[in-house]
Amino acid sequence: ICYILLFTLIFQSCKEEKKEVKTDKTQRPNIVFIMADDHAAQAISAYGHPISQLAPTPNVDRLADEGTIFKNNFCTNSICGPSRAVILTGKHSHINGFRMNGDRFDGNQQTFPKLLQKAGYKTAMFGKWHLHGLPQGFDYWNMIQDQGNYYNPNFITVNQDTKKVDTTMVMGYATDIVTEDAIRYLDEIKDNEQPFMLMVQHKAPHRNWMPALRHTNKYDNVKFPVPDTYFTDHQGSTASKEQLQTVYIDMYEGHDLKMTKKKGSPELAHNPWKTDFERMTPEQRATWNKAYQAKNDAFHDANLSGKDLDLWKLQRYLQDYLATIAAVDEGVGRILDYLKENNLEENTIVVYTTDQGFYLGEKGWFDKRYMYEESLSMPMLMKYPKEIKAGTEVTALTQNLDFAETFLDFAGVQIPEDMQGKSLKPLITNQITDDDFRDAIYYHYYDFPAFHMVKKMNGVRTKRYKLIHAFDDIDEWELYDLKKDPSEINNLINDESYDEIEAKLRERLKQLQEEYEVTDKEFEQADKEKIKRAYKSFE
Ligand code: SGN
Ligand code: CA
Repeated sequence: ICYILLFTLIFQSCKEEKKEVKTDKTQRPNIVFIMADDHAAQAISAYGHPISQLAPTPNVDRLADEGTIFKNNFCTNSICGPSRAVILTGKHSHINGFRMNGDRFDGNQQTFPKLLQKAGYKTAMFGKWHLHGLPQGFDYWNMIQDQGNYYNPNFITVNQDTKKVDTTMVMGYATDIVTEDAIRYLDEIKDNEQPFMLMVQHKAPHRNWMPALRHTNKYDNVKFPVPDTYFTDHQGSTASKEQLQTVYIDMYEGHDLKMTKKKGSPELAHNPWKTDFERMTPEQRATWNKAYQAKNDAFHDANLSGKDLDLWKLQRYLQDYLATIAAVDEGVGRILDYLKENNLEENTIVVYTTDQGFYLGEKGWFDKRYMYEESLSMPMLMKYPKEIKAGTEVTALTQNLDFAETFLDFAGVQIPEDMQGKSLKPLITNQITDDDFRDAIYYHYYDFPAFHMVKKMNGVRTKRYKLIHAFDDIDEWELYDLKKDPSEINNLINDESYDEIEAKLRERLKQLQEEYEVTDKEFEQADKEKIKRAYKSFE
């Protein structure tokens, strides 16, 4: 009898345990984190910018319709690798150690994927990593090598047979490959007991903006609005005057703008690196050339110069940049549809974001790095039918610094004390108001001298004002009233009527530096000769 009792007990408890895991799966949300590279808010139609209304993103917008859109989400350091390191660690660049793109991420440190994996999540990463080391904390990863290429990119992954790390050229279009790999993996794990966390990280729409073959003519007949500041002379900001990221000065005519040398020939104008077009197959290249031939010939016929040429370049840039986003948007749609069709919709948090903002001709620029709105802003949309009300808007000052904490919070995992951000959960579930979340954010950019020559800068942004300190080979302060001057053209630093506001911002900046443990080491200056050499080599 004893034995029978014991057996029944063991049997019962096994059954219980199984049941518990199942309940657990429905309790803990899955997380699908989709991140593009350099996708500006101006190019997501849910944000309402005029450019995006001519090139809508219906699938990304589904997240806003069915969930929430963050209207004041910002990065801490507007550049690729650093933003990714902040997302993974919930710590500012000077704490996680990845201050600029050339750095190497210490993969042994604490990250949210590792914590979720430890808590029983199935974790995976697809696409761009850009942290110069192998991903840790993932059950599966398949990463694009370095910056990656649009066509036939190299992927690095663990070979399932040899268990060794392999680099393989994968034929096809990067955005589609990443989307399809994520869906294939979802299909493989969808019936597991474990909840999952997927990071789907596209190369697009990063420079050099090569659309999928099905999208190469998508916006040929669209005329995009030209930003008011396209021809600004950057009065009041030496850091803005001395950059090298102006559309009509610094873009390479072949590599970036796909311009040709002469009418009737597909031979590209200035194309310094044989890395992108050259890796296309002859078939891909022929289809590509055919798509660009007529529009390039029309350009030669028009014989443009001066401002007309500068304006033409903006249109070509926007056409390609936005057409590149079309495949990303389709991919988002495919993932959302997959979740829906497989009954995973209700219990899955889906996030769409990008590593930082981007210039679409504002101030004459492309690229990012500055603390001005276009590059500081990080679009972010999130849907979770179970806990987030459809069609809501968050206006609190949020940051990529908060993502790790948010995912851990939703997953019921304790947020480590050394993380520097705050969970967004109470905010999105309406337990606190937008104004109670945070009064100011801290920003710090390090990558100088480097490509585009944007000076080192740090600063503070509140809901209305922004104070920037650009330093190294200059020492200059900028103050903007975002309500009166949303384009940040009028530097108020010498305007006495703003003295009080300036003093408060300086004080707040100091406090934030203390709070986040920013030491003097973060303000070290680069070697003067190195700066001179860099200006010469990038010009
Ligand atoms: C490349 C780009 C730059 C860009 C950096 C950093 N040039 O070097 O324009 O600023 O990446 O971008 S490219 O023609 O080679 O694409 S980041 O997103 O990785 O930070
Ligand atoms: Ca980027």
